[in-house]
Amino acid sequence: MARTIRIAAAQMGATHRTDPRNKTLNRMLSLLEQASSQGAELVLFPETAFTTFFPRYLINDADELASWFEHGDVTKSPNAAPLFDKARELGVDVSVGFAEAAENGERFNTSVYYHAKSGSVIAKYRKIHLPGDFEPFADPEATNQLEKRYFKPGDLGFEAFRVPDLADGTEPIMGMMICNDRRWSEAWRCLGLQGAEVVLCGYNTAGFAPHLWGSDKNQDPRVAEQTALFHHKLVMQHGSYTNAAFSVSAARCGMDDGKYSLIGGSCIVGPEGDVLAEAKTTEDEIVIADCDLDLCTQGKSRTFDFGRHRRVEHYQRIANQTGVVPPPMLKDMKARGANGVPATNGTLTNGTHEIAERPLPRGGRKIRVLICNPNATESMTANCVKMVEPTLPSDVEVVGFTSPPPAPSAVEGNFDNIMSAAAAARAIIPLQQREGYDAMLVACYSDHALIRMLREEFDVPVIGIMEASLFAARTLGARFGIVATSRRSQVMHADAVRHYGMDGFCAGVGSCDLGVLDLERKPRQEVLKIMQDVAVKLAGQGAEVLTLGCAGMTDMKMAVEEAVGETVRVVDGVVAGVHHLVGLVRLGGKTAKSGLYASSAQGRKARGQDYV
Ligand code: CDT
Repeated sequence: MARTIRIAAAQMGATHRTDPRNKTLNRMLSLLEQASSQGAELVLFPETAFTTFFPRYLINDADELASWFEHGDVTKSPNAAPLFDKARELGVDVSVGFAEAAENGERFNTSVYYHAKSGSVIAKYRKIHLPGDFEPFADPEATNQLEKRYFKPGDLGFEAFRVPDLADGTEPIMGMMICNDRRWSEAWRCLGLQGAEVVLCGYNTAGFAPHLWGSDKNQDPRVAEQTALFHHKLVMQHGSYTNAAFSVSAARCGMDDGKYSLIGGSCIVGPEGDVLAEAKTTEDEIVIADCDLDLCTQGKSRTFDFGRHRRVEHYQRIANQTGVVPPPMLKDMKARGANGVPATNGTLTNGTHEIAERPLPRGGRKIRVLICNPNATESMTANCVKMVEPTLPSDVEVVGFTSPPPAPSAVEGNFDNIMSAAAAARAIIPLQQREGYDAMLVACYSDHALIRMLREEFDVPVIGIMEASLFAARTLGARFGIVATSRRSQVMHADAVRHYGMDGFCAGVGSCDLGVLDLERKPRQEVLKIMQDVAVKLAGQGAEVLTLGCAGMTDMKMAVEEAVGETVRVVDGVVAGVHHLVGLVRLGGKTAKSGLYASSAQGRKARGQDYV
């Protein structure tokens, strides 16, 4: 049986600053009645529908400002309640935008979903992406949009919700966004990830407003409107398609106060991105379509089968970074030796990342950590750099180093360990002499020989990812467990734990029975499943903190976290190692040279053995 809902967008034309509230309300009631008479089961009204779009004005008078807001429960607010009463009487659900003055005095640009049958608000959304400015433009002719002045950014997230009594009682999943939100793919994806089948979006979008859009002031106003309309439809169609959801958008449009143009273009879009219905005017108008929600299934289960295709390990930037951080200039990379290094000297992967603008300590010099991958697999180095990048403060940068041949492409045993240590050390020694990194992290999960070689050869702090992750694990929990690749590494890790004197805190080392390169070669889901099973078993043995026993596992942390749940922690050795070293650099820590880590370089030289 088709899961069809007849949905209407109630587009609203010009609403002037001086229009009495009841005039606007009566127009809304009339639109609701029209939609209902056409069989609509749900009607969407625009953003701040009960008034003109007041954020365009600079309002300094507190009473006047308060008059644009609904205070307390919107369904009881004198200027809004009749709409909800009518919806209940007609049995038509309504979603509508309004300026909300919350009980605690905070102000939001809000929309609600009112469920007619129960006579209650079943979902509320507060606009998250507030466009425009806090201060008006200096030019008195400019159209302002002072949303940042009048509203707080929404604090309710992008939460999808189920709606009872529609689509044959199958409880369709809906989500709301408001105007500017629709331009942000992140907003759509948040709803898409909850399986949203219908996205509702009311808007007030300026047409010709060059200050606001940062566009050419001499642009033909008609061209400006066409462009704004094009972008509106573009994002609605794109968002619908890429999340396999219907979308409904309702405009407040026309020429407010005879001089502020707002675009129309209210439309209903299907899950394939196809426009099912759209407004023909810039006046009050009902746009209506039958939305068969089953049509979402195709996109959701194939092209956009998120569970199968999304690669969240590469999306950290989206959640951790707001502004743009471009890659470093090529000339800067060269100066750091990142380019033009012959392959036999190893390869370098740059990982500079700035999270925030702040003054750099250490006389403006950044802390530079070399992540040394002793094996010859560059993709592993790149993954390590990528993993740590988003966690770096602005005064830290990492550079990834990959060993040249004859380093093996994976370190699985003692032979590989020694071969890779020798090849890596030969390349790192001249590199370090030239570059003077502040610290070095050996990115092989083992008690790798390179760690002690570098400690002997240099005085900057050096640690391996295994030891660093065990320090972190010991800090965060009483018992740790290690997810190892093979049975052999299981034994080697257990020996290393003993060597580090931590065996009393180890709940177990579990083997995934995988080779190091299997981590990249085998189907990812298969690898993740194996790791998850091992992790769950270790947690069952009492491990409170898990560490991942291979640098190649670094981007699999999230999957392990998912498997063991929130109370068990997962430590990534690369991230733990970099931050451990940065802490030591900040406190001026240097490798002691009075004992085991005294350099043997002079002795070799004296013996004429300058073979490095
Ligand atoms: N109301 C609203 O959010 N309008 C914005 C105008 C953009 S201001 C640069 C919109 O995205 O349509």
